[in-house]
Amino acid sequence: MKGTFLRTSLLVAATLATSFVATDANAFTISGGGNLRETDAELFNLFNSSVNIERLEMGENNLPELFADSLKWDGIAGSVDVFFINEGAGYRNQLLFSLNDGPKHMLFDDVASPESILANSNGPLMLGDGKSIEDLSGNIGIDFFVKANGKWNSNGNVYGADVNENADGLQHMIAREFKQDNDNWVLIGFEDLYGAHYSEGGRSDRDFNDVVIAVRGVTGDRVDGTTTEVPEPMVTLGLVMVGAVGATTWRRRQVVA
Ligand SMILES: [Ca+2]
Ligand SMILES: [Ca+2]
Repeated sequence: MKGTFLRTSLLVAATLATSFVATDANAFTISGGGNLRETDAELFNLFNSSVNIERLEMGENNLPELFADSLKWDGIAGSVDVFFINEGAGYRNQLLFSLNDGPKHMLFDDVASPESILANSNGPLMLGDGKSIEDLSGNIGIDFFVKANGKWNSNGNVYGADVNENADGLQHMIAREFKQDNDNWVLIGFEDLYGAHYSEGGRSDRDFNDVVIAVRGVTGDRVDGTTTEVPEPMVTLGLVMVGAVGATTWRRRQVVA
């Protein structure tokens, strides 16, 4: 009995620990990353304004789109800081990441919040909550993934930037670049529903707001090929895109590949 208690205690202690060192070659540590809404409300609001109302698919966007599979640590920031911006999902999704195509690691195991577009009163997150991936070194490519309804469904689909790895072969992640005060940001939105848009015979809304995060310390390659600085965006950013745009991007990338 005492042994069981000890093991349980150790398990709880391990679960509560804020840092974790990877067993793969790309070592890192995860720590609490503060809350962006508290540390920079203006920037949080800028990102959050890009999250369109559920199922409104199209918005203006002045942020350059990045190839979602081109993201990498900028080597400048001391850490990669991942902030939860919002979510408009019925699912209880999970957010994972991998470094240099290594194993996937859990970052947020329940992307739900009492404050989000589709609120869950028992969701663990406040808008703006962050985690930091620290102690990186060398050239680090970074990928993010959503496990659809992973909180409740251990067999939920995992969607990432590589469309060939996605169960439906469709784009599920959009990434947009934002630079401010020498910080490199990427704003990322995920679609958690399988398949095509309902206007094309599928059941998905393709709204790309089912998990929305802003990541500091990461850069990527622009889809349009430009490298010049762009003016800071206006109020309306509109992260969401129509499926047709995603399909166009996908086809173009297939040609390149
Ligand atoms: Ca949604
Ligand atoms: Ca959706």
